[in-house]
Amino acid sequence: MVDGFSDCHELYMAGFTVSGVYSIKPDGTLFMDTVYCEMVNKTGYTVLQRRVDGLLNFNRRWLEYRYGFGNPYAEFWIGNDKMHALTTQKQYILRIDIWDWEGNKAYAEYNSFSVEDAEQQFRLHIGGYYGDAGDSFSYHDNMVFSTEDVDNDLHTRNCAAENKGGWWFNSCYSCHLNGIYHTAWYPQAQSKYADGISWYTWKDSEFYSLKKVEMKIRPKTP
Ligand SMILES: [Ca+2]
Repeated sequence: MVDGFSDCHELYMAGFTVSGVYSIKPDGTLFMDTVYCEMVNKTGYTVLQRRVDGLLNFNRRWLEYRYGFGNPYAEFWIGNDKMHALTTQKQYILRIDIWDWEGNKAYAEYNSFSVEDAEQQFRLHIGGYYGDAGDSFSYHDNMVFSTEDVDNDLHTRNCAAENKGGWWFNSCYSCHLNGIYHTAWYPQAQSKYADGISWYTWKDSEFYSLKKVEMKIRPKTP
């Protein structure tokens, strides 16, 4: 039983160099919890979210997003409480890997990334973009989290309900990685509003839904 590791990078540095599910205990949390660690490029990424086959429903309510859902080997949301605990114990770089249906892959990295606590409605702080996917996430900087049952966005309508997933909606989004798992380009007639898995700056449209997505973090200064 491993103990005392606060993230996947620490596990990697301790010699656990094979990707998989491990137990960690971020600073300030009471219990060990399991996360998926991607061990690559001499670090361990703690994976926060994954979409890969559409088998898991991401159109969920506040408490589900707060505590997390899914399976760390497959599709999941790690949970906003855990995301807060992780991203405030050290300074982290967020990496987002995205894949389309034509065999292309792109990424976006953010040199600063943190999520505030439940009392602050999991307010997002994001900045320092680099990558080749385009910067779709900075539009969401300083936004609080919204779900279908808790509308905290800046739009008159309920973005989370109509775009069908929890996210740090602004008015409403330029990326939405918790949308409905559609296949590639999907017709607008399918729903009143776009609701796919979107990274706007890569496809110049919100009507292209990505094939695979991963959100993961590594410490800024290992
Ligand atoms: Ca609203």
